[in-house]
Amino acid sequence: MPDPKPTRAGNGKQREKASKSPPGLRPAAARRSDRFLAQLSGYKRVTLVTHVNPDPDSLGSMLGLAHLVEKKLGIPTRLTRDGLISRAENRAMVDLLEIELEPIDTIAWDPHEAVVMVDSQPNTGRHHLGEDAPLVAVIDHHDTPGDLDNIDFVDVRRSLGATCSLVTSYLREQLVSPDARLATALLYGIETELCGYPREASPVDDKALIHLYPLADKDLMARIRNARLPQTYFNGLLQALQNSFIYDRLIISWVDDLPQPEMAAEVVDFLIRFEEVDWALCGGIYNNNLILSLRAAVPDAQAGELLSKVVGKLGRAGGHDRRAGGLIPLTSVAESAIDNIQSELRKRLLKTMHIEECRGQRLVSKRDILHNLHT
Ligand SMILES: [Mn+2]
Repeated sequence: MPDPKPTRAGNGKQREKASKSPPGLRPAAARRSDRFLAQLSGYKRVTLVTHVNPDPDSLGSMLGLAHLVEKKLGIPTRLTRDGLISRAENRAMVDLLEIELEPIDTIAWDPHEAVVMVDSQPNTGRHHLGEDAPLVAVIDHHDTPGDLDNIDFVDVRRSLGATCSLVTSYLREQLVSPDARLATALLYGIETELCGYPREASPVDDKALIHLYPLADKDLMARIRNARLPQTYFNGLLQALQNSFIYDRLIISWVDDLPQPEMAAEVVDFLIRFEEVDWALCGGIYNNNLILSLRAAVPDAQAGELLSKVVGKLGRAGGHDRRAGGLIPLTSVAESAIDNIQSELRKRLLKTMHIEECRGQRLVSKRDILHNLHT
């Protein structure tokens, strides 16, 4: 920690600016963005970190907070990447918006550096951040609770649809207008996070969307949203469809060979649209891990808590009301070992969902699979 220095939050200039805040925002004294900036004001550099396989909400949030810190405090910032970014849309976002990311495992921390974690919380098993990282602030909206003791600044709002909305409210409070690139990143972050489910959105999300829309580059948005897909995507999807089993209102899909870890999420995003089910789970193997992704089509599903309960000590899991993810390290990738873990998970899931143990009905019958192959 650097020596305490006078903060900017309490000076007259700040108060004068605060009085010009757009209507509907908090009065200066209670503004979290002031406290956030005050907390960082003594440092020489601010580094943004987020969860493994960063998604648009975490990328947009890092970009937005870095911009805020640079504009208001004049402190240099850097953005990091934990793990891969493999979903085609997310890669397009990074490429088209030219977001520079330093791999987290190559970073050495400076003595006068502050780390800000966004869209995630410490010790939730979702990062490879060293214990020595000088974590000063956490800004998030996930249900999964992290270890927040000893963090100087915490703003975790579970009622929010996206962390990008929270970051946008900070920018608005501080009268920092995002350029087209940043507005596009924030807007895309919110849009993907809400995925058309207004129940997960709050008035803060609405205000952010309305604020950002005119500022964003809609052509770039379209290019990101409609990113071109690699051949492996179709291969993975075919594997998933051929190994999908229906149990009452639940569909489970097993993929033996995920082309990339985020494919599990892409599979359930697709399967949850099946009108006969309320729940979709995909379990796919990638790098000796069973990657899990869960979606719910019903409100108040508490998917994050449910998956975390189902996975238990086998691995880790968490998420939101309708979306959750998890990971189980595999001690063996032998077919029998994978069968065992799959049947254990299925058993636990059916029990938790009060679905009677039954033989799963294939989404596509074996007969049809073979028939289609031969014609
Ligand atoms: Mn998020």
